[in-house]
Order: sequence, then C-alpha cells, then structure tokens
Amino acid sequence: MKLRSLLAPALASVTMLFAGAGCAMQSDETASTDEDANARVQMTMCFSGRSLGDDPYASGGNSEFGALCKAMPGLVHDAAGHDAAYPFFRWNSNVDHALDVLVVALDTNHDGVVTNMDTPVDLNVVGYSWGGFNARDLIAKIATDHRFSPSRHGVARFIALDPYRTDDLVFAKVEMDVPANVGTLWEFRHTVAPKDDCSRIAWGLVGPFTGRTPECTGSTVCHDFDFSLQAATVNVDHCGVPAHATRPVLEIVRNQPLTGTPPERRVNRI
Ligand SMILES: [Ca+2]
Repeated sequence: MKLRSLLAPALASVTMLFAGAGCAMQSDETASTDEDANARVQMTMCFSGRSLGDDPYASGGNSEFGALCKAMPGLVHDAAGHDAAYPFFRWNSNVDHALDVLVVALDTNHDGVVTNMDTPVDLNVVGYSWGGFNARDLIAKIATDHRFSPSRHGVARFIALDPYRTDDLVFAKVEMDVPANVGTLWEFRHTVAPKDDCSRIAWGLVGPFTGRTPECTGSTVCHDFDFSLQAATVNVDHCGVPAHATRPVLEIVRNQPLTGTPPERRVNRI
C-alpha cells in the first residue's frame, strides 16, 4: 500500500460553535470575500475512506480528504463521540449516530425535530471511497427519518469522491444509486487504474478501487467527472482523487465558476 504523507495542518483558523447541548460541533471558516453574499447558509458532513486500523490518516487519500472537509462551509462533525478527533466520520462509524449529530446541528430551535421552524440550510454531504457509500446511506436516511419534516428531506449537494464499497467484503458494487432527495450530485472519480494505483492491494482488500458509476432518478441533477478521460490526469489514482477534486469542490460550494475539471461522463438515469 502506498502511504501518503500527512498534510501540514495549515488550514484557515476556524471558529468552533457548539450547536445546542448535544454533541454536534460546527466549525465555520471565516467568510471569504469572494463568496456570493446572497448564498444560503451551508452545512457540511464528511465521511472518510476505509483504513486498516483506527488511524484513518494511515491510509492514502484520507489526509487530503480531511483537509478538504476542514475547508468546507459549516462543517458538522462528531464533537464528543467516536470520531471527535476528526473532521469526518470514519468508514466504520455508525451512520445512525452521524444522523443524530446532524439533527442536533440542524435543529436550531431545539425542539428535537428539523422543520421549517429551524434555520434553512443547504446541506452538503461529502464522502470519499467507502465513505461515499456511507454518505449516500446518510442521505437516504434523511429522506425517511421521522425527525425531518418533508420540507427538510432535501440534500442540496452530494459530493462523492471515488465512491467504492464491497458487499460481504468481497464483491464490488458496480453502481451507486443516488437517492432522489439529492439536489445535485457532484461525483469526481477515476475509472481506469494506473499501473501503480495505491489501491491495487490496500486496506486488506484486493483492488484497484475505481469510482462507482452513479445512477440518478427523479429531479436530481447529476455530474460525473472522470479524471481517467484526459491525458493530464490519467495518472490520478484512488488516493489522488481527494487532492485533485479539492479545487473544483470548493468552487462548487463557493458558487464560483468551475476551473480545470476533467471531462464529464453522461449519467445513467433509472
Ligand atoms: Ca427544530
């Protein structure tokens, strides 16, 4: 397994805000001057890729993914639980617990439910590798959980970075069904593994891991960017996707024009 060095923690200073009496914590970076002044309030939840041991940063891609999460608007993470040390929920974290943390963050009037009485928020859910599927699962739960009123079932942006998961630890899923309550899917992936792809044998599994094909339904707008489709980024491997996706993802949430994105694949609609 190819290990990537940790990024220096030289991120913008963050202001930590406790959201209610629960265990959600929101970090909000200082408002950037180039952000649309009329942009809606955003919150973000992140789900990291698989790691062999407890330390997610021992596996390639997760440190770059963590840096991206820290730069995202209104990051909601686990302030007091299993993942308190990280800006994301780890691959083997309980998605129901992540949902509990999210409810506390969104429930601004502290009545236990998320409705139109709470501050409106555009929610971003971001997942890398195994975490891409955990993010998908969280989004699906938002659509059915009794604590969310129907008016709050929507997730503005699902950002999936090389989503990959196996069934019974062996069989790779071919597609990733995108829940219909997603406003826009932004997937960034690689579909052809370079010879030295970090994921050929990694995390106790036999790779390589390439991003799964999104399948969209309903009114969800879907974008599927593929680094493997152009010479300039054909060597981007599984561990390299978070770093290469960082600039366009930040442009997306800052409502800026996209620069330097790889070619887009046509998305299946079912
Ligand atoms: Ca509420």
